[in-house]
Formats: sequence, structure tokens, C-alpha cells
Amino acid sequence: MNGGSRLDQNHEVFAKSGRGVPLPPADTPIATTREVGFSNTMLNSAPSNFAAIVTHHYAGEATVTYLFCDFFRCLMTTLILMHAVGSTSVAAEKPNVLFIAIDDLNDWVGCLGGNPQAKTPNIDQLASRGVNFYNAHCASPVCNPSRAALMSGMRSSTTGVYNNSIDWRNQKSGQVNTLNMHFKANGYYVAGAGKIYHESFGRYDDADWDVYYKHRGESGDEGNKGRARGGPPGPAQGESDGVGGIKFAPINANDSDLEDYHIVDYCIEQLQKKHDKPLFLACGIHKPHMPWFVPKKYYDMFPLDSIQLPKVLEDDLSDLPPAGLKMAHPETDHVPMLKSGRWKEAVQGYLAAGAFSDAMVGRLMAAFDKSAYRDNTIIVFWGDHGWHLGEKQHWRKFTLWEEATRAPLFFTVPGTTKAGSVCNRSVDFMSIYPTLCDLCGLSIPSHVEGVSMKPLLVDPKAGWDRPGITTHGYMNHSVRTEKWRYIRYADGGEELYDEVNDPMEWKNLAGKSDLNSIKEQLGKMMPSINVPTPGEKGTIKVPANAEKRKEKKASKTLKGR
Ligand SMILES: [Ca+2]
Ligand SMILES: [Ca+2]
Repeated sequence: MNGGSRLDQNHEVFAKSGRGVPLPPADTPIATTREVGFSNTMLNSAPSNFAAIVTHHYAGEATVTYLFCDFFRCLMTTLILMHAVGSTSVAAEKPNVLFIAIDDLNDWVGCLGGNPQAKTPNIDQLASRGVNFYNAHCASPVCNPSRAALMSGMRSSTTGVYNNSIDWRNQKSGQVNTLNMHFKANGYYVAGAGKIYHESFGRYDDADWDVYYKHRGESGDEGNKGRARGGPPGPAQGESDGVGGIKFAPINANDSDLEDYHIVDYCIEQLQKKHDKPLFLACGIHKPHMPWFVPKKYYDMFPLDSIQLPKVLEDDLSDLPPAGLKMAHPETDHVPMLKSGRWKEAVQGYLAAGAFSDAMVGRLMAAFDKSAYRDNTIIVFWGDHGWHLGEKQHWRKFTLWEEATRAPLFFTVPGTTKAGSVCNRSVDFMSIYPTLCDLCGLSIPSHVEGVSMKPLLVDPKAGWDRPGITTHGYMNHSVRTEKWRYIRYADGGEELYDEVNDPMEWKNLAGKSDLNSIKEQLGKMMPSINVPTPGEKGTIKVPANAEKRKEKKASKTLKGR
């Protein structure tokens, strides 16, 4: 074992097996589909625009204009009637969408193999309904930019939304139709609950959602049965709440004392209702985001003496460039964790929080299977980014390595996907927006940067020469293919990993001159547009502490309850 002297040699460790498979041949075509549909918005505006153009053309000829006005009244009536009939039949054919987001869930999921001790039977069952994207990566390893990019369809590097303190609503991402808005504008009934956007920057306007679950205490609609934001109280007075900023503790509480329980309840209610329009239902579950304060029964599923630690190479950081070292910053969390001797407890806490979120997914899916939506609904399940629990001597997200970029992504599409499929192609979450449009017959807005993955849903082994791209801070990018990960930081620092032979990313090969052409090829795939961090024109910033401060504050608040 490679635990090294800094780790407790008695701890059992686990290491991941190779996850990558070789790249397809370079000449494999990019099989993508971008069908352009005819949106209801376009239909609604078409007759009046047309009339305005013709009226303008005949300006000065009052009689002709008058005749045309009469003619257009008839034409418009006919078009409106046709539209009404058309949209009814189109609506009837449209699939529903169940859109499930999990916060901070890495690959410690049974069907992703990130930790053999993870217990996630409900999430595994959900994945097995369709295609499990085994090599899927977030657009950014931080809540707000990851979600803003996925939902807006625009990368962090295009919008400048790089961290949790930049309000995506005030940048380019706030000026376009987000995914839920696009579905709403195209005839869907769009309902949501929980964490879909980063909650500091939620947006719940009429143009965004038809209905949205409200936290207790917020001005509510009739569906308001929510708990206070954040859930149950923390550990009892005098009991430990974790190590520094890493918050974990079993609590004496019921599942229903956590807000996620009520978020799922709200979604179940939506599934029990009949909707006149096709349904787009978004369910955002908060756990396993910290604090890992979940009922004790989930901790009991993972006896402490059985816990295996992630495998860590003692001198792993010695081959990192300065920018990589800055992202690892082991002194913040890892050194205190080793000193505390409580690493196993922290791993137990994350597994327990994951098991709790799995139970919530189980409740949702049991209700889904009993609902009228069971056979005509596309299910997409995604985690917003990964999480380190000591790998590369780092904790939390905020890096460009596998532990922080890889996250769950599963698609089930009735009539298209085959149960039990696994796709090894490297993809990123920018493809979720266009894929859903493609599958539901909606146009893909021109601002959307990703491409549809429909060809991979039809055939998970189809040709695909795109990488998964992750951005963390201005000009810091990672490109992940099936064979390689190439990282290039703003200051020019580089890392290159062979994912087939080195899945833990221990050996940085960037200095090997015989791999220069590989680096060059991968570097060309990085985003060419790089918008500076708003308010910091032209400066380089690697945000690492914003969310940590917020988490600290939140856990303090929780403890007080
Ligand atoms: Ca997150
Ligand atoms: Ca290394």
C-alpha cells in the first residue's frame, strides 16, 4: 500500500481500477444531431410580425393596407386555430422529463465504482433503467458555476461565472433562456423543488417556473409544506460536529426532519397530479452536501472498523506545477484531518449522507413507478460535481482532478435507451441542455454550447471524439478523453495523466517530450473564449475559499437550532 508514513498504516485503503478505455480512432466522425424544431414562441409571434412587415411594405396605400388588414384578420384567425390544434397534438406526443440533481455526489455510487463500500441501491437501480455515462464530467467543480453552466447552456469561460460569489443572473447566463425557461416557453408545465440553481442565486419568476417548492418561512404558494432551509438540528450540545470545516455527525432525527424529505414529497405530489401540458419536473436533493448530519441509522450502515480509506500517494504533490499545488492546499483540510485521527469517521459521514440521499431517490422513484408518468418520461439524473475525501491530500471540490470533475450522469429515454447500458465516452454536462431539447423535439437555442448526446443514447458505443471539459477559475481548464486528462492553468502550468494506466492521477506526464503532440492535440480542445472574472478584469483568480466560508457559517447556524 502507498499510504505512506503520514497516514495510519493500519487503515485499509481502496484504489480505483482503470476507468478509461482507449480513444476511438481520430477519424471517427462526431455523430451529433441538432434538429431545429418550431417553437410555440415562434408560432405566436409569426402572424403579427408578418402583418407588420406587409403593412410597412404597403405604407402610403391606405386602401390596399385596409384590404390586407381584413385579409390578415382572417389569416391570423386561421393560423391561431391551426396553432391551437397543432400544439394540442404536439403536446400529447411530447415526453415528460424528470430531472434529478444531487448536490456534491461524487463517484462513490455503487454503479460508478468510485468506492466499493458505497451503498446506493436506489441510484444504481435508476441508472440501470437506461444509459450510465461512466465517464461524465462537470463543467465546473463548484456548485454555482456548475449549475449555471448546465442550466444556461453556457460555459463558465463564456460567462465569467467561475465561483460561488458571482451572480450568474447578472452575467450573460442571466440574459438567455435557461433550460427550464426553454421548456416552459415550449409548452411544458415546469415544476421544481430543492437545489437546482445554487440557492444564493435562485430565480423563481413566472417566466422560469410554473410552480416551485418554497422553503418554510418564504412567501409561499399553496404547495408550501417545506421545512426551514438546511433541515434538522446538528449534533447535541457538547458533541463533535467534525474536523475543522469538514462537518459530520450522526444525529437523532427522522428522515422527515431533513428538508430533502419534503422536497421529494413535493415532487411526488406533482407526479400524482394530472397536468394538461407535458411535465418537466426538477428535483434537487441537497445531501450529500455538508454538513453530513443525517440520522444515525445511515451511519450504522457503515461500521467504523470496516471503513477503508482512499488510497493516497505520499509524495503525489511533488510533480504538480505551482497552480496545481495551490488547488490541493493540503494544509487547509488534509493535515488537520490526519492530526485528528478521524479520517475514517469523515469517510463514514460522507457514505452515510450518500445513503440518505439514495433513500430519498428511492422514495421518489417508487412514487414515479406508481404514477401515470412511468412509461412516457425521460429521466436524467446528475450530480453537480465530484468531491475529494483525501485523494491528492485534498478535501472538497475546487480542483480539476478526477475526484472533483467526475460525477453521476444517467439518462433513461423510453423507446431509445436500452436498460443496463454503460457508455464510456467522455462527456460533460454541457450536453444535458441540448440532449433534452433534441429528445423532446425542441429547438436548441443558438447560445447553447454543448451538443446533443442522442447518438450515444441510441448506441452507447457510437463514435464520439469530444472530451469532457471542466473549467475552474479564469483560464484554468481540464480536458478529459477516454485515455487522457490534460490540465493547463492560467500561468501555463500543465498536468497530463494516463487515465487507463493511472486512474488515481498520480504520475504527471506533462514533462515528457514524446507526449508533446498529445498535449497539443488536447490543448486545441480547450475553450478559446475566456471571459475574465467580473470585476477583476484581466486578473487570474482561483477561487477556493468562498464556499468554505459559507459552509462554515451554515453549519454554525445549524448547530444553534
Ligand atoms: Ca455542489
Ligand atoms: Ca503526482
